[in-house]
This record gives sequence, structure tokens and C-alpha cells, in this order.
Amino acid sequence: MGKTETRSTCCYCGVGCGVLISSENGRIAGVRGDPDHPANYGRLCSKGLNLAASAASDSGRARYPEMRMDRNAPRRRAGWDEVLDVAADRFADIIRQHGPDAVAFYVSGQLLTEDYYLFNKLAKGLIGTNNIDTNSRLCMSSAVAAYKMALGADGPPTCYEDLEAADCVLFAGSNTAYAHPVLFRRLEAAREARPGVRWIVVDPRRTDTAAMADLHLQIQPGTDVALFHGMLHHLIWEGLIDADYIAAHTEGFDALKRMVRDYTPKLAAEICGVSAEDIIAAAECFGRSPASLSLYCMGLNQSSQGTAKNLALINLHLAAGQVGKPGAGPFSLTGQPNAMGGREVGGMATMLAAHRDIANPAHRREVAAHWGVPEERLSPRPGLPAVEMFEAMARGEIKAVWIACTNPAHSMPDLPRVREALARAELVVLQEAFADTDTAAFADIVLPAASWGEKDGTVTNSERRISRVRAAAPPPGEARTDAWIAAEFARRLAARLHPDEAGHFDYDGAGRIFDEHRALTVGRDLDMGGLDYALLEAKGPQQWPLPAGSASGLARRYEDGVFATDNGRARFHAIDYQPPADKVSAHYPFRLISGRLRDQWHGMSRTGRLPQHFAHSPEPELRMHPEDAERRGLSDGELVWVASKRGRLALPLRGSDEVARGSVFAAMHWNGRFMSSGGVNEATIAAVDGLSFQPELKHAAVKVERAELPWRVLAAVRQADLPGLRARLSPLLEGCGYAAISLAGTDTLYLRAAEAQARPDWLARLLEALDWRPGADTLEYRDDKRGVFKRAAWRGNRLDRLLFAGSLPADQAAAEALLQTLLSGEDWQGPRLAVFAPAGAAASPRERTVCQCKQVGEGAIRRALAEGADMDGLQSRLGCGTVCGSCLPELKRMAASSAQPV
Ligand SMILES: Nc1nc2c(c(=O)[nH]1)N[C@H]1C(S)=C(S)[C@@H](COP(=O)(O)OP(=O)(O)OC[C@H]3O[C@@H](n4cnc5c(=O)[nH]c(N)nc54)[C@H](O)[C@@H]3O)O[C@H]1N2
Ligand SMILES: Nc1nc2c(c(=O)[nH]1)N[C@H]1C(S)=C(S)[C@@H](COP(=O)(O)OP(=O)(O)OC[C@H]3O[C@@H](n4cnc5c(=O)[nH]c(N)nc54)[C@H](O)[C@@H]3O)O[C@H]1N2
Ligand code: SF4
Ligand SMILES: [Mo]
Repeated sequence: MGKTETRSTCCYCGVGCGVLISSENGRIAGVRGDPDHPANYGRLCSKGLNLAASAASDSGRARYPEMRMDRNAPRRRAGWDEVLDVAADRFADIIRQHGPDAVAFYVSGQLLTEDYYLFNKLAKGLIGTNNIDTNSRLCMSSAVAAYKMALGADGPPTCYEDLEAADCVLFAGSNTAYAHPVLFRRLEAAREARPGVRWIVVDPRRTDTAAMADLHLQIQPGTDVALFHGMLHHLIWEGLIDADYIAAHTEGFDALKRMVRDYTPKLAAEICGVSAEDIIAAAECFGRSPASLSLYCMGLNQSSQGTAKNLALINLHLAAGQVGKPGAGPFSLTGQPNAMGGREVGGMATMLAAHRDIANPAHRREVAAHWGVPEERLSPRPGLPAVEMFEAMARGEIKAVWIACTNPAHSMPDLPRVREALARAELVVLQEAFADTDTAAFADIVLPAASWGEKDGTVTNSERRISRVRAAAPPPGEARTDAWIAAEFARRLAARLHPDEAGHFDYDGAGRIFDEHRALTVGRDLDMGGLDYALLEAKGPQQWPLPAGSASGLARRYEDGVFATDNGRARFHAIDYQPPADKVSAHYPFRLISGRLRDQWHGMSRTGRLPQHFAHSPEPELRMHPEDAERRGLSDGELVWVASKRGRLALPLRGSDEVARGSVFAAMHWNGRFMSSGGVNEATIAAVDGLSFQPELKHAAVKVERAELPWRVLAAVRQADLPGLRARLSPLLEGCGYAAISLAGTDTLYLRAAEAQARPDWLARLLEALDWRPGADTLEYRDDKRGVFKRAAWRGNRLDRLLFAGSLPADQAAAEALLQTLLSGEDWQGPRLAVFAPAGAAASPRERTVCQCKQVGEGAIRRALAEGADMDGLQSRLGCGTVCGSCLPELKRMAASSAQPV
């Protein structure tokens, strides 16, 4: 086969960067940014840069179909025909017995548009249920609801070129520096090129994005509606609104004006916990700038007022005439690579294909005719959105669920209830690329899916741009593409339910599926009649709308002031501020915020395979303001229970003034494969927004208390196949008070565990899972009465394996010091027997790597700064920040704080 280069798209975030994948003899060997792709022009962030490395090994991948007939039996390997026939039999039986709404599909914004289209056609067209929802419900549904309510149709009006044209950029609930890094690079470059550009960040945390802002409004979590109303009050009061625009292109302003009369900047300041001056400064910047752009994400959407937050922000744009012109508009940044494609095909429980409505009989008729199914097949009842879907499962009303490309046993709120639901379902089918996610534990049937670099289709990024995704290597084992699996299942189900429709899922390649999808968009706001694979091949990625006959897609919508509503006018909405659903109280005094780390992706099934992705934030932690910690007598590194009314998890505490007093933060990534609990969603609340049904993942009320777990274990092993070792160790985590696995740069996996008492049985299991038989290079010490066990092994002159178990505090410091030695990869100094001597001083905690590309740690940067280096000096001396740039915001923050006089 030789060497080839394949043009494709990054599988991570909604920026949608173009990549060039090089493969050799059918294996992916390298990835670089596509210099011609209009999203990134060759740039990639720290996640995209590592794609080739994570695709290189197939260890841990799902390779063969598996199933079990009996819930209590283990799954066994099976053939594709067998599993798909069993699945079709069971689905057909349940549908005949209990009706089509007794089954459900829970799919993903990480599927390709073609996969998504098939699942939607299968559920709504073949089965006749709208019970197909996706993880986009947890992500973008508030943005969808607000765009439809305010502008008449879903989808952002803006494009990436607006990033360069904006004078005032308002980041609201978006940590763009971490979550959309390549767009952040573009924004940084734009600000450097035009010094008049101003940045405002609205975030309850001082993120790296916030640290770079001209103004950071560190609001109380959940109070954005009051803030935006307060800003609008000032705009109206100071005559900064665009009365002509309002009169010509909008409706509903008077009611809004009446309502925001009460939201003085002073009142808003009280609700939000920021100063009225800062609110006024933000309004002045937004109202007076020639072009104001807002970038928003989960800090707005994941809230019981998610839609209201979006609408209140859109109100500002409409009132100031800041939309439909270069550099202006409300720009919802999409999280997943194909959240947009999913919305286009109508892949959610509350919508139909191509932005059509379930409740509209004409819309149902059009879609039914397109699919060649009887009109009555399309159900007029909306399906169940994600949270309700799992509730109905827990009640036994949904009996079979098909889950594809998402991991609800980690990512849904209120995990104890989600696990109950999955355990109650009669049949759980899981279509996954990686074999052992938290959801896999509940699956009766596991279908191995081809993943990034192995499949063919399209995705749509945040600016409505459709790019091709292409295969560069074959999938491992018997894994098949998602489209193949969906179509094969649909054919078999059709044969059982509607035999004359079996041919409805025969396609000659992904391009034909796309053609069927785009035909449904003709005449709609997202018209893609002129866009097909041939055009994408010839001219590269394209934006919609792109109707037949037009030469290119539309970059910016609503430039003529005509919106997608019935009368062409955009609508203002007047919704009062409401506090988050979960009340903080004396019992649950903290707001638990969750969000993203720079270098991890969601449940870590892919990023958790490589040490590179752990370096920036190596272990789970709960960040708490140092004064809150002090008042509770809690110190850094100490284990705490984070508990809500739903459930609890243990985490190490870290004092950090990035959060305000009264708030705590934990990353959303860690889960049962890497930690003793399912992660932060053990404690989150399943309350949803009443308009979008998006759950309030960011604002649980929790208490934080010391976890008394004095017996500690630390194990570290150097090994080539880290994903394989991780998979063997994960089953040991469950049931521990606290336990976590991390990977480090020296091909090392280390595991920490903590328990109330010594557990020799568990230690024995650990030794077995590590497959560690003592050899000539091993030293061991044990004192069973004290629960102490120590073992160390060398390879050549280097410490190679380590296991320390014992009680706090005596053995802990020594163990930490040895971990540092092992991770440093340096030669062992002095006699080996000293390995069991108590440590002199407590070891300093593991250093974070700030720059992943050049492996530069925090210490080296601080030393260089102390010696007088500035940003340029850091880059030239240490090389940090010179490759992907993901660490630039942090470097700038460190440089700025060291430059301040002390
Ligand atoms: N590195 C990385 N990048 C990713 C992902 C990833 O897993 N890892 N996932 C992708 C996906 S699917 C998504 S949806 C996006 C998410 O991208 P973002 O939404 O930017 O990321 P989050 O960290 O979830 O949340 C953003 C911020 O909202 C703040 N916040 C919390 N509550 C409030 C509030 O009430 N008001 C305001 N204004 N802010 C609040 C949090 O402090 C946080 O800093 O990231 C995408 N990009
Ligand atoms: N507390 C809290 N919870 C959150 C959030 C938060 O901010 N806070 N954010 C929410 C948001 S915005 C999102 S988007 C969700 C994300 O939550 P999930 O959707 O659960 O996240 P992933 O881990 O990306 O799950 C995708 C799964 O698909 C698998 N996979 C990868 N490629 C393929 C493929 O090609 N085919 C198939 N079939 N499978 C594949 C991966 O191995 C992975 O297990 O989490 C939500 N949950
Ligand atoms: S910004 Fe990073 S994660 Fe997002 S698409 Fe680009 S390379 Fe991938
Ligand atoms: Mo998301």
C-alpha cells in the first residue's frame, strides 16, 4: 500500500479543524493541520496534534461483537449476523408487544451526519417513534431552542471571519482557551493585529480565558440572565440601542423594555455578585463598539435557565443592532465535532429532519413521503429528551435502548439514577469504539465501531461549514462503521416489521446518504441543494445555506435583516431571572461547577490512552478557594467527600483562587475507568431547562467534608501498553474509598488508592492485576500487623516498579518521593535498600507540564521568569508555546503575574 496522505477533519471539538493523515501500509503514522482548511489554516491544538499517536495502537478497542442472553452471565464473542438478528428479534418483539415508544435510541454529536441520518430514519421512519435523543441534549439544546425562538431557525448567524472583525468580544460561559483552542489562537492574533479590540469574559471562574480579558465579570454561578438584563437596562437608559433596527427588524421590544426597567445595574450587581461599574463598563463596550460578537458555550447552556440565558444575550445583540454584519452576532460555539450535523438531520426527540417540527402535520407528511413510509408512521408525539428517556427506562416504560457513540453512565447527570435505569432496561445495545467504558458494564450487546481515521462521511462545524471525514486505515478486528451497523440493523428490523421497506437502507456509499439528506433541506433555511460530495471534493469545505445554483455557501446570515420567522422579524423575549434549581443551604453550602481540562476529551476513552494528555492536569481534584478551605481546616492534597442529595465522590482537594468563595470546581472527565466513582456526575442534578430540556450540569449544591481514609496505596509501573494495563486495573477501582489512575510521560501508569482500613485482599488483587512476580531485581518489605507492604523493582539502574501500602502519614511521604524518582527516569543513587527508608522531607507534589509539545514544566517556567525572562524569552529559552500554542494563555498569565511588583 505504501505511504498515502488523506484529507480529513479532527474528531474532537466543534472548531472542525482540517487534518492531513499520513498512513503507511494501512496504519496511521502521522497527522498535521491542513493548511488549506478555512477553520484552522494548518493549526492544530494539543489534542489534534496527538491524534496519530492515539490511533496508532488498537489495544483497548472493541474488536468483536459480544452478547449475553442472560443478564447475570458474562458476554461472549459472537458473529455479526447472530448479534444483529438477536437485536432485531428483541426490538421487533418489544415493539409488537408494547408499541414503538417502548424502545429508544441515545446517540451522539460525535457521529457523522450520514450515521446520524440513518439512525433518525430508522427510529422515526421505520419504527415510528421519536424516542431518539442524543448527548447534544446535554450540550447544545438550549442554544437550539433560543435560536429558534429569537431568530426563527437554528444555527449561528455568524462565521469564523467575524472573530477577526469584532471590536468587542464577549465570552459568556466559554473557556475558549481550553475548549476551542484554535479559535482562541485566531482571536489572539486578531487582538494583536488590532489593539483597540476589547475582551469581556463572563465566568464564575478565573479561567485562562478570563485571565486574558480586559474585563472579567466573575458572576455567581447561574446569574447570567440578571447580568444581561442589567446590561440591556444600561443600553436603553444611555440611548445605546439601535431604535431603527429594532423598529425595522424585530418585535416584542416593548414588553422586554418594561421588564428590564427593574434590572438596574445595581440590582443586577447584587444578584450577580459583581460591581455595578463593571456591568456598566461591559454594556458600554458592547453598545459602543462598531462590532460586538459574543461567544458562548456550556456556562450558558447547561442550566435550568439555559434557554433564557441564550435569549437574554440575543436580546442585547438585537437591541444594539449587533447582528448580520461583519464582526457581530450571537455565536454559539458548538462543543462536539458534529453537533451541528445532528441538528440538521433532526436527530433529536423534539425535532424532525432539516429543521422541521414534529407537531407540524405538513412537515411530517413531507418527511414521510421522502422516506417512502405511510404518513401515519411518523409520530406526532415528541420523543423523550435524554433525562426523561433514562427516567422512563428506570420506570420500566422504555424496555430496549440502543446507545451509539456516547457514554451516558459517565456523562449524564445524577449517575446513581442513570445506573438504575440501565440496569432495569431489558435490552441495552452499545455501539462503541472502545470496549470498556462505564456504559459497557450495562450492555447486553456490544457492537464494535470503526472510529476516527477509519470511516467516511461529513461533519458540520460551529460556523455551519461541512467538511469531509475520510478513512485512512481499516478498523481493527471485526469493527464496522456506524453507518454500516445502523443500516444492517435497520434492514433486519424492516424484514420483521415492514418487509417491503427492507430496501430503504441500501446505499451505494456515504455520498448517497448525504444526497438523500440534502434533498430534504431544499427550500428550508438550511438549504444544501447545491452541496454534494463532488463539490466538497472539488472546492473543499462549504458553509450552508448553499442552494442549487449558488456558487458558494453563505458566510453570514440575516445581513438583510430578514429573519427566519414567519413574518421575517426577530423576536425579543422577556424572561425573568431565576436562581439555579438546586438550592444552596447550610447543609449543602457550595456550588459545584464542572467543566473541561485543556488536554482531555470527555470520558477519556481516547485521550486517556496517552500520557501526553495527563501532563497538564495529572490527577482528579476539587478546586476550592483557599479561604474556604482554611475555614474548614482542609489542606491541599487532603481527600474530601463531595456530596449532594443524589450521591457523592471522593476527590483530593486543591486550594485555588480561580474559583470564588462559595464555589468549587471539578473536571468532568474522570470516570469509573480512571477513578473509584463515576465522576462528578455522581453529585450533579437532573433538573432541566423547561424550554430545551437541557440538564443543569453546572450548578449542583454540595457539601465538602474531610474523608477519613488513612490507609494508602501507591503503585507505579513502567510499561509499553498503558491502555491495556489501565483496562486490567480499572475493575479494582470500584468500591475503593478513593482511587485514581494516571499516566505519565515515562510510559508509566500510577495508581493511588485510599481506604478507611488496610485491605490485604484488595492488595492481593492489585498484585495479580499488575502481574508482578518478584524477581532478582525486586526488594520487598512487609509488616502485616500494620498493614504495611512495600515492594520495588529496578530495571538496569532505574526504578521500574513500585508498590507502597501503609497508613498516613509515615509511609506516605516516602512513597511520594519514590514516585518522583521513578517518574524522573533518572538513575538510582546510593544503596537500593534505602528505598524503604522513611523520607526526610515531604516530597513536593508532582509538577505539572504546562507546554505539552515541548514538555516544559511549571518549575522551569517560574525559574526563567524569576531570572527576568519575558514571553519572548520563555519561548526562545525553553521552546514552550512555540508549536501548537495551547499553553500560550497560561504562559501569558504566568508572565503577567510574575511581572507584577511584590
Ligand atoms: N479540551 C477539551 N475541549 C473540548 C471538550 C473537551 O472535552 N475537552 N469538549 C467539547 C464540548 S462537547 C463542549 S460542549 C465544549 C464546552 O466548552 P466550554 O463551555 O467552554 O467548557 P466548560 O469548561 O464546560 O464550561 C465553560 C465555562 O463555563 C463556566 N460556567 C459555569 N457556570 C457558569 C454560569 O452560570 N455562567 C457563566 N457565564 N459561566 C459559567 C465554567 O466555569 C467554565 O469555565 O468544549 C468542547 N471542547
Ligand atoms: N458534569 C458534567 N457533565 C457533562 C458535561 C459537563 O460540562 N459537566 N458536559 C456534557 C456535554 S456538553 C457533553 S457533549 C457530554 C459528552 O459525553 P459523552 O458523549 O459521554 O462523551 P464521550 O466520552 O466523548 O463519549 C463518546 C463515546 O464514543 C466512543 N467513540 C469514539 N468514536 C466513535 C465512533 O466513531 N463510533 C462509535 N460508535 N463510538 C465512538 C468513545 O469511545 C466514547 O466512549 O458530556 C456531558 N456531561
Ligand atoms: S481546536 Fe483542537 S480539538 Fe478542536 S478541532 Fe481543532 S485540533 Fe481538534
Ligand atoms: Mo458538549
